[in-house]
Amino acid sequence: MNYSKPMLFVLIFLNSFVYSQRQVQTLNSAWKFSSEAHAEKIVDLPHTWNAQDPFRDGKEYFRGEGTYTKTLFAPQKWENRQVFLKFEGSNQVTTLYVNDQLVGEHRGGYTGFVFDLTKTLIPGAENQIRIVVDNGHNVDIPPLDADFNFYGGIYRDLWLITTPKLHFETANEATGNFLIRTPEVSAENGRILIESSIKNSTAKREAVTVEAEIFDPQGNSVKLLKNKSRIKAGEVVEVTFEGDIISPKLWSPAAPNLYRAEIRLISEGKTQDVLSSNFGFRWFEVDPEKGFFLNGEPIKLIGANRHQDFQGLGNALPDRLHQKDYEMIKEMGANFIRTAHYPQDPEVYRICDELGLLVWSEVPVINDVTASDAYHNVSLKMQREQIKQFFNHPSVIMWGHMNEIFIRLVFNNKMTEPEKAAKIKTSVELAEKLEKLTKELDPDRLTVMALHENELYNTSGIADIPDVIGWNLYFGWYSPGLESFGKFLDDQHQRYPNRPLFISEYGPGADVRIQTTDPQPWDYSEAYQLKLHRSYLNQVLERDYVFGMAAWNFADFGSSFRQDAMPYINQKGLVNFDRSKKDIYYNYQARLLKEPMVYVAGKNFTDRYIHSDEQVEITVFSNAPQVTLSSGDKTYSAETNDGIAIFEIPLPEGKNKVTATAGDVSHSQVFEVHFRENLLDKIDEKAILVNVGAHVQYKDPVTGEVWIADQPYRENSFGYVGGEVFQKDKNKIQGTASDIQGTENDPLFQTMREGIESYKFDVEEGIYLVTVMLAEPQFNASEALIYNLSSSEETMEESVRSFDILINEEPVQQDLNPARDYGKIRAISITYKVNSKDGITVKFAENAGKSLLSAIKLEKL
Ligand code: GCB
Ligand code: CA
Repeated sequence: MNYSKPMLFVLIFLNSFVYSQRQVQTLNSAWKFSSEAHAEKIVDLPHTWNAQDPFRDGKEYFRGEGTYTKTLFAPQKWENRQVFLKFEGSNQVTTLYVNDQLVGEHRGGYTGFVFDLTKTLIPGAENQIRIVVDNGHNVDIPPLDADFNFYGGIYRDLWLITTPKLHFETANEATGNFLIRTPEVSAENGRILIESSIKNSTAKREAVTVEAEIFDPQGNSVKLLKNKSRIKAGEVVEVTFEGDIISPKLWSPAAPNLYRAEIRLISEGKTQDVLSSNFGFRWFEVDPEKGFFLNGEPIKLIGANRHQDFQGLGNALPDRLHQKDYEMIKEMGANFIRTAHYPQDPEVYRICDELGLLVWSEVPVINDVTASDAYHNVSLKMQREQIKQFFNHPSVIMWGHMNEIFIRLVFNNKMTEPEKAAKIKTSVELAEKLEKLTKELDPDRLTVMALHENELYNTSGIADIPDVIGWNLYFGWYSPGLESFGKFLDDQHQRYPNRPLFISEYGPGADVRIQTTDPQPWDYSEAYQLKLHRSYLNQVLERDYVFGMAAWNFADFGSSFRQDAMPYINQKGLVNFDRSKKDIYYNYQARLLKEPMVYVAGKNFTDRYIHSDEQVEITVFSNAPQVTLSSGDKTYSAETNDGIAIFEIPLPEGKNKVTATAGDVSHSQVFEVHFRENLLDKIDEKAILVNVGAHVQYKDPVTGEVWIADQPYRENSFGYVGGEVFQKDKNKIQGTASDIQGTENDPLFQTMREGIESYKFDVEEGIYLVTVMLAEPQFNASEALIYNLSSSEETMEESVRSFDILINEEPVQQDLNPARDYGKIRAISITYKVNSKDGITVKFAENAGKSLLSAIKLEKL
């Protein structure tokens, strides 16, 4: 034995200290996990078993039971203590067994809960812990259905807590938190009400003193309150405190001042248990005409919604990644977030307090309601849990009840009118119950509900239940016309002048691989995302009565049934699924930040293919009124409008460094300019790749290849002859939305020309490789999952088209029937080796139906 002195000291200290007061530690490491779909393996928490499978082609992700086991040695000394397991969140039904004895069950995947193990644990022995988690569909638990993945598992931290027998109650809906109310706050005085509950698990009646001490933001003790109580064996007793803080330092996004309260439980002159919580002083109100006021000052709430998943991790994120998201939201200049569509990790609320972000937190009652007591009761329990667990956070200003609760009903043409009426009735009843409960628990915050664009919310009366209304509005995306947004709001405001209005969602899908200077709805370009967000922000800023807005969504997120430009991902994020930023993020900075900023947009649009007589369009974001742009020895200047300056500048072929400057700040970007006319001359060095049937260019992130926007054929150049841009839905500039099998480059195959006669390249003599690419679009991949097409329909689908391909009049492909030969919505790529004397003409000769081409590549050997 060779212990150094400090080590000895630490050991002695631990021995005498640790088991007296509350001890809190994670129990995250080395769980044995298995399920019907997973062989046994060792995992660490946070863990989900769905990190990968929702993103795989052709199969639903696993929803069912997963089992976590481990042995836990309980020291002999625990015989005098209470032992708890605290879950921050586990999706969605969690059952705990200790030594094969049932300890408890919790329903709902997004709030915390605590189990008391004391009675089942055997001190001085190894105990078997088994946790069964089930994320299977359950008609009695929200969410029933939603546009995000219901990742299963113990996906947040798990805590082991031991306390003395006499302790602050821990196994309750508040997960052991005590409540700090600030019912009256002004610049002069902040009133505090503290509600704690103590539990006596000893065998005798106890006399206790409870202290509450308040510390100001600098950590100085500013108040000490004391209370005495007697508590019988086995009982829980509420102990409350009241006090005032003179001239409190107020909490706001600009100055997020946090106070701290510590409560201490003392008996027989000894401190038995201590809890601590941050809180803050602020007051707010919302006026249906003038908007939101915080601490008496008007403030427009601007920010985003945030889902909790992350590329490669599902919903099982370490706390640091939660923190980083909110840091990014704050750095964007936002002052608001909505935890759509469910309560998030406790770390989220802590960081929002610290950063100064105002929060709308909601329960996952989404899209549909079950008319059962069980469903209603779980919804109410979720609301109670989130309110009690996150009560002390000054950042939280609104509790949300529901999201788009009539959307399934409105689009369901199989439901009868009486069925619909019953659905509406149960939804309204649940909303009323949630409203009543929320106001009872927390009269000082606002209640809110998010609606989709439909009159039913007004006619059913549901929109009149909460204090304020959030509209999820997708004009310019699901509904046509960006200007319709403001008109819709004006109409609502005029008809319901006493309803404070918030925009709880808006935004188009945007894929950083897709670029254009001519944005169109549904082209998924970053430019269209900028256009839509710019318009929405302007329309909200013009209307004082709209008290705020939250973009959908902060980040791209997983949604297994979705088929966008990137299958299984909802791409409406301001940042990507891995949190790399889209350009729109910087535009919000230009509009919201006070500190000077300038940013040359187009980090994903550095390759510019233009005609030699065209200028290059460069977009710069800045909060300065004027921006200069320089490249080579030339300097240009432009005014900003909505934080945007657009320059049209002549740039020579090749790489050009472009620098934007506003005051003391500057930012550069290198753009490589290619003249379309010269591509044929350079065919020796570089292939020509065309995104046929599209006005956008597409960059393959794996090969770095840029597939340029299509063009009609002109002499001495290249391009298509004949045919039409294919649009499965005439309102969407998209081709097909289907997930194209066998490729990651879905957008390349989703757009196409149908009925195309030929594609021509006026190249000189040589040996070439011509690659034609296409996919049969007359089939919706999601239909396959839901409906089984009958064989007659199959045949019909397969006889959609047949065509021959001829290159320079030489038949190279006969009777190409994409569906029959390769499968529907399957990426097809065929490369032909061609010996050309003079130019290349790829001809498409139809036998039945129309010809098809998605992309074409020409390489010279
Ligand atoms: C909505 C929903 C949200 C969806 C979004 C979308 O209105 O509230 O959950 O993800 O639309 O992208 O369609
Ligand atoms: Ca956590």
